Amino acid sequence: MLRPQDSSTRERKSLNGLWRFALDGASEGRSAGWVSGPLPAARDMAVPASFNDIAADAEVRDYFGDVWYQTTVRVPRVWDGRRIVLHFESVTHRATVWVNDTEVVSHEGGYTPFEADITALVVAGDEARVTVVVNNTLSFQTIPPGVIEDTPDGKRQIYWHDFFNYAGIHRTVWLYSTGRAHVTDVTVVTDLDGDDGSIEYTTEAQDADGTRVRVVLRDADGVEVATADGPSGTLTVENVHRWAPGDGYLYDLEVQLVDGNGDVVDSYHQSVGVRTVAVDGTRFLINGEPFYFTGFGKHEDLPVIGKGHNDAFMLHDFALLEWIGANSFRTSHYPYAQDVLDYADRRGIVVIDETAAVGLNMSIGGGIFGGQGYTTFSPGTANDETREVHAQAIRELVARDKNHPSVVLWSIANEPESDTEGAEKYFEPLFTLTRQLDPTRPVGFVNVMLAPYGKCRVSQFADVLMLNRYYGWYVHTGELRAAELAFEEELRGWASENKPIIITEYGADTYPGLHSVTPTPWTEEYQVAYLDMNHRVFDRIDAVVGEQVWNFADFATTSGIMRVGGNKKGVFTRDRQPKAAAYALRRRWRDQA
Ligand code: BDP
Repeated sequence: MLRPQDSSTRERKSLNGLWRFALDGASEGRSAGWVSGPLPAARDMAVPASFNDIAADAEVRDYFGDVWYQTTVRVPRVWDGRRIVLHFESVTHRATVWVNDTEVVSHEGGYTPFEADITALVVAGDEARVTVVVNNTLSFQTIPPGVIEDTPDGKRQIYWHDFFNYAGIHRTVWLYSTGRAHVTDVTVVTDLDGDDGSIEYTTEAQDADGTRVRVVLRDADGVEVATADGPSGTLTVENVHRWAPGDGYLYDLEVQLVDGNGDVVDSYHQSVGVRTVAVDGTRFLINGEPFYFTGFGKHEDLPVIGKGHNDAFMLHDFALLEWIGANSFRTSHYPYAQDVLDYADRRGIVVIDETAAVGLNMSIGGGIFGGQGYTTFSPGTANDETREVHAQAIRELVARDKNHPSVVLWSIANEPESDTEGAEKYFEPLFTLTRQLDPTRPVGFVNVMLAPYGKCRVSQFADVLMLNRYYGWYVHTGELRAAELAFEEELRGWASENKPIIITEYGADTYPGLHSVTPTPWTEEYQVAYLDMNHRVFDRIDAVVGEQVWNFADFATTSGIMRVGGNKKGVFTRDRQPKAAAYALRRRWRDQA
C-alpha cells in the first residue's frame, strides 16, 4: 500500500485535528447505531494522539474495550469524478471504520496502515461523516499479546511488555484522490558495481488498461539521470552517490502511468537510496564496508500525547541522536511512524525495524523475571492463530518499509520465549516467510537473557544475533566486576557462532539528580559506570558489531514496584534532558566516529 502523497496527479487532505470521542464500556455503540449520527455523550479528542493521558481521567487512562472516534470531512469540490480513498497510517490496536452509515474497512494491528476506497460513498463538495471504533484489548491471538483476567475487582487487562498500552489514532488520517488508473505499489532493490549503482524496480497498477509505465530517476538536485519504460526493469546510475550511514543521499524515482495520448494520468514519487546490505561471517556490511551500530532502542512515547506522532519531537530526537553521535536505532517494540522512517532515510540514520511481537514470553512480565502463570506456546495461549496474526504483521511491515534505505535488518520479535521446542516450531516458518518477502535484508529477532548462549533454540534461524543483556542491572546488581566476567563469558560463547552480534539492549534505571561517590544503582554515576563496563566487554569481542543502549529516553509503563514513574533507563529524561550518561556516550561515540 502506497503512502498518500501530493503529486501532479494526486491530492490529499489531512483529517488531523479535534475529533469527537466516546468510551463504550457497555459495548452498546454498534447495536445502538452510534454511526448514524453524532456520538452520544462525546468529548473532544486530538488526532493524532493516544487517548489515555489527554482527558485527565483515570477511567479514560486505564480503559480497555471499544472507544469511538468521529469527525466530518468536506470532500474537495474539485475531486468530482476522481477516485477517493480514506487512509489511516495507524490505529492501535484495531479499528473498524464507517463512512456515513456504511462500514468500509476493518484492520488488525496497531502500527501499520490501512485504507478504503470510498468513491461510491461520497460526493465531491459535500460533507461525509467518518466514524471509527477503536479497540485496544490484547489477547493471546494479538500482537502484542495480553489476557483479560477476572479479578474480585472486575476485569483487568494484563500484558507482558514493559511499556504502557497506549491506544488511539496515533498517526495521520488522510483523504486522498487519484485518477481511475493508479499505481498501487512500487518496489526498489538497489545494488552497486564499482562506482555505478543499479535500481531494479517493479510496479503494480490498477484500472490501468490502455496505459503504459514510464519511470524517471532524478538526483537530489532534480536532474534527470535515467529513465525506463515498462512495469519493471533496471536503471543504471553512473558515478552513483551512495546512500550511506551519515549521508542520507536520496534519488527520486517518479513512476508515471501514461495514456494513449501521451498524458501522464498518474504520477507517484518514490525516494531511493542506493546502497547494499550484507552479512559476511561476523561482519555487518553496508556498501561492502563493516558497519558498527551505535545508538538506542527507542519508544514512541511522549507526555500527554503518548504514542501520537509529533514532528517537533521527531526532529528533536534526531538532533539528539546527532548530538550524541548515534548512527542507528531500533524501532523497539513496534513499527514506528512512516515520517520517522522517511526522516531516517534523509538523515542517514540506520534502522533495525521491529514488529510489535513483544511480550511473547511468560517467564517475564513488565521487565520482571518470574512466571506469569501461563505457558507461552500452547493451543490455548500463543498458537497457530497467533502465528498467523504475527505473519500478517510481518507482511504489512515489509510491505510498508521495504523501500527504506535506512532499514538494514528486520527484527521479527523482541525477547520471545526462545529456549523451548514450542518456540522453535513457532518461529521457523516466520523466518522463512520474512526471507521470502524480502530476500535482500538480513533477518533476526531479539534474544532475552533467559535464553543465554547454548540454550536458545531460535537464534539458529537468524542472520544476526541481537542480544538484550542486563549484567550489572537485573543480575549482579551493583556488582560490576562480577557482571563484567559473566557477560564476557556468555558473549564469547555467542561469538563462536560466527555471526555478527548486536547488543540491542543494555541499560540501568537511573533517577536523574540522584548521585553517589560509591557505585550505587539508580544514580547517574552508576549508569555511566555500567555503560563503561559493557563497553569494555564489547571492545574485547570482535563479533560485537553494535551497541544500542536501552533506552534513548525514559518512558511510561504500567505501575509496579520496579518502575518509578515509568522505566528510567533513558539516557535522556522523558522530556529529553540529558543524564550524565549522555555525555559519556557522546564522548565514546563521537570519538569513535
Ligand atoms: C527488556 C525489554 C524492554 C524493557 C527492558 C527493561 O525488551 O522492553 O523495557 O528489558 O527491563 O526486557 O528495562
